[in-house]
Amino acid sequence: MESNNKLDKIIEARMKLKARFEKQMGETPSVADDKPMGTGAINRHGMPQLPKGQTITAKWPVLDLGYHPEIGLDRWRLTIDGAVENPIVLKWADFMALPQTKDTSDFHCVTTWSKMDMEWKGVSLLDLAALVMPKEEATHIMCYGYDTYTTNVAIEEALKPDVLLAHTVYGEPLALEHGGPVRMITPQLYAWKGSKWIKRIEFMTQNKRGFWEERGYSNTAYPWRNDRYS
Ligand SMILES: Nc1nc2c(c(=O)[nH]1)N[C@H]1C(S)=C(S)[C@@H](COP(=O)(O)O)O[C@H]1N2
Ligand SMILES: [Mo]
Repeated sequence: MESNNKLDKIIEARMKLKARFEKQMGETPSVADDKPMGTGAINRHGMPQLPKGQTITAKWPVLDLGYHPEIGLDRWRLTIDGAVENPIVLKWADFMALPQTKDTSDFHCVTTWSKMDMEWKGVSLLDLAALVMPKEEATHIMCYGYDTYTTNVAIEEALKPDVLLAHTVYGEPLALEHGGPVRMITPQLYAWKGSKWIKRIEFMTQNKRGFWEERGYSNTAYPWRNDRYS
């Protein structure tokens, strides 16, 4: 069947990417959850409960540039381009037909609140990368939101298995104010690295600063290193 073929291809490409970035991934100070399909350890497994300077919140604050773009599912597109073998533009149905990943992870905002044990569902960035296949010289991605937001992430962080383009949280569609219909999450980096209302992922051959990175926030953003500013 054609769809099985597609899935086989994604799985094969996923394994290749994992092998290619395994060493770099292991060198970063976060705990990769290699079983994110709802069965793996939560992402703080083996670590203290909270990174330094963070406080747990039960509420989920809204933090953004103040403009919440309303993108109907019929108009929604996700472009993945730049230094890749097969650039693509996905429509909503294409996106939802990709393998779906569930994961429980923590959300650390640089303004010191952390929301624990969030239950997400979406498409892993690893699977999206497997579709487009980053070229050998690709080192970073730039993520673009429909609100004009940008943020940059190193590939070895972006391809960790708990990085999702999430459309569902706690079993419900992601609310507009939190970046619905689809946002990125980066559980092992501060939350500003996850673009709400994501519309484009550009693979880059060198690092470039995004919106907050240009304004003094860290390029790397490791909560477990208290790595907030640069
Ligand atoms: N598109 C977009 N994504 C964004 C932002 C933004 O302003 N625009 N803010 C970032 C910041 S600073 C944080 S802390 C989180 C907040 O997500 P939340 O509003 O769902 O809590 O989204 C991040 N992603
Ligand atoms: Mo933030």
